[in-house]
Amino acid sequence: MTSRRDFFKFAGIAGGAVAAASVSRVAMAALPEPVIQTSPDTMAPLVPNSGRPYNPVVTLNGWTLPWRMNQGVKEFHLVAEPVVREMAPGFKAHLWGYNGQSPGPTIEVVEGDRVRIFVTNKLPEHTSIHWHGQRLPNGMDGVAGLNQPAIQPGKTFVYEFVARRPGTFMYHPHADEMTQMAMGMMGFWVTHPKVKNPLIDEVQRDFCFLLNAFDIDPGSYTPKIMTMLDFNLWSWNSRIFPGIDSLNVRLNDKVRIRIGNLTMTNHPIHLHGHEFLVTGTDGGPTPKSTRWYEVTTDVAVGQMRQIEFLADEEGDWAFHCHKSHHTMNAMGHSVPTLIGVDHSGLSKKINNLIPDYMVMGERGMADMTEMEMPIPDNTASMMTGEGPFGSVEMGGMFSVLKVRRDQKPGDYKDPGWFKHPEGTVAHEYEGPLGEPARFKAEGGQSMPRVQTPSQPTEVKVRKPQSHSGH
Ligand SMILES: [Cu+2]
Repeated sequence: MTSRRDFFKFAGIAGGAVAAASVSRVAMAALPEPVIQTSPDTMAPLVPNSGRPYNPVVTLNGWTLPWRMNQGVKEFHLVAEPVVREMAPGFKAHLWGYNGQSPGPTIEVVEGDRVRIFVTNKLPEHTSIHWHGQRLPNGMDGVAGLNQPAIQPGKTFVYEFVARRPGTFMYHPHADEMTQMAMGMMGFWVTHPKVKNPLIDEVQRDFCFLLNAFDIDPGSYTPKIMTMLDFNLWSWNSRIFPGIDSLNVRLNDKVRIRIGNLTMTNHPIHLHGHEFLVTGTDGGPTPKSTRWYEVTTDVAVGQMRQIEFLADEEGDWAFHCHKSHHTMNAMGHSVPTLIGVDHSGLSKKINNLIPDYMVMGERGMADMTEMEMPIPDNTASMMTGEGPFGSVEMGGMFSVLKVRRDQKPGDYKDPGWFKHPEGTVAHEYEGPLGEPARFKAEGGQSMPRVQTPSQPTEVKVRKPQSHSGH
């Protein structure tokens, strides 16, 4: 395994050579040898060395599947199989995926390419692959039972079609879909334009990732598959913050990010510090007259979005789903809100019995990250991630766009934290504080309530004094 991985890493830049060079003349007659990935890291872009040229994408915490050219046909080999996916450092999940990881490898082709994909099923049950969004002959659409017989365990099927339109696509099973998608079976597909397309701009950086979600109980490894809405791990390419790699770009790069949603809810994806245009959807490039600038775009279930912007502000810019529960990791859902509730007496009593007992959430949930409460083995922290100024208190669908003046063209390495110029960081005010002017209402309710004697409110609010009480 290790040698295969090292070989792949080494060959990463050389592109399609990986498959072509490793296949003997005899093997050329049969299947392309499957390439297996053992690392959850973001791999360098796979620069094509056969077929039509294009500017490759970078898959966040993922990789592009090498191919071989066989008499003008691009041949890929996907292996559907159980995998162990590291979702964040110290947290591994038992998922199903393709070629060693979940999601599967990104497939990159060029508009007009004839593509042949061998799919070997190493799962304990039948499967199929649907090529989400593609124009293709009906019998290649991958819906088991409707378009083809399901691929039984141990069998290999062949799909073949021409990648007819450029754009952003996905692939996933269309057989026992609920189980197989909940287990992580999915992948990205990019069809690059064959010739200059007036609606597709050239970019210096092109990233892609899938939005996916899992329900894995703290301390366990395998997702629950019956969950419809109450997922506890909201991930990008089966990774959760702080396990999601940053998007590293050079100042003034034009950047494209392609996002596909295979969860069961929508995700408003939000970028700090820049405005972007939605330049493509699942239907292809958007007409220019329909584009407007925004900083958040909603990606609904089953949809794909391409956003583009000029990275002209240096710094470390947050990039995340704007649903605040989607930037947290595994948690119980039945935790009541305890902000302002005084349980000092209570915890004292309990401490006599259980010395380490802590009450959760008295001053908000931020304490949770600082206190590092003991959690079961193989559980991701609920809110975590150390930034240059302390805990970021995030999880789930959160990453950072790093814009740097000295990032080399084509270099995707993490440049470390941004060094802010002197005097450009928010800081504590140390002058005198006046009494705040309180607003006094001059008006009244349009329909004043009938005056009745009432009980004073029972809620007691304790305001936090400082944050160093623990
Ligand atoms: Cu979300």
